[in-house]
Amino acid sequence: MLHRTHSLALAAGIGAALACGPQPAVYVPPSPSPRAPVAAGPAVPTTFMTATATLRDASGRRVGTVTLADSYAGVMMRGTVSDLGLGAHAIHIHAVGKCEAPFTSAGGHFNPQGRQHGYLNPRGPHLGDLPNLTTPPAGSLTFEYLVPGVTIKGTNALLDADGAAIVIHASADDYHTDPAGNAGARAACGVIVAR
Ligand SMILES: [Cu+2]
Ligand SMILES: [Zn+2]
Repeated sequence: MLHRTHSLALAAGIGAALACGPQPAVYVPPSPSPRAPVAAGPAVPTTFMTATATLRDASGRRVGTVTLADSYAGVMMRGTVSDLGLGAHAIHIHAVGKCEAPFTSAGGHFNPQGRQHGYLNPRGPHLGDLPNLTTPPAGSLTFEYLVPGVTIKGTNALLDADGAAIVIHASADDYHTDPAGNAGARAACGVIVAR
């Protein structure tokens, strides 16, 4: 009984459409949407890739690992860190894949859009900005972050000509001070390499 009612309604709908004269063959959505974000939309890669980074401190001691993978929403980062010292630490993707202590070699934050630093900065953020990590009193910390708007080797590619690196800082990111969030020394660094 319900099925029959539904079929009748559908037939009536088609009849009404036919009676209304010429219709566009394909629905064309309005473009661009007034609510579209200022930053680039999702950067969907044509080829999904994975990458990895081994984090080392200035003495070369291994303090963590990170894996990265393209997704439909940006790059997924999964990492484990240990022995960083208690408290909140800034973590960013930096623009150059070179980690020579004291890690200024990694350049500034990954920023292909030429914006300023920080989630709380109206002229920010950098695509390489990430939320702080707060490390526990003992053992290791595992985290997962989504990095929207970037890919490993497509649009806004992390692995462009000069690569990219993940840097962890001695202090927390304040999320607004340009260009680096007042996050202190670069405590650890890992070059991102394709797998
Ligand atoms: Cu940084
Ligand atoms: Zn930044």
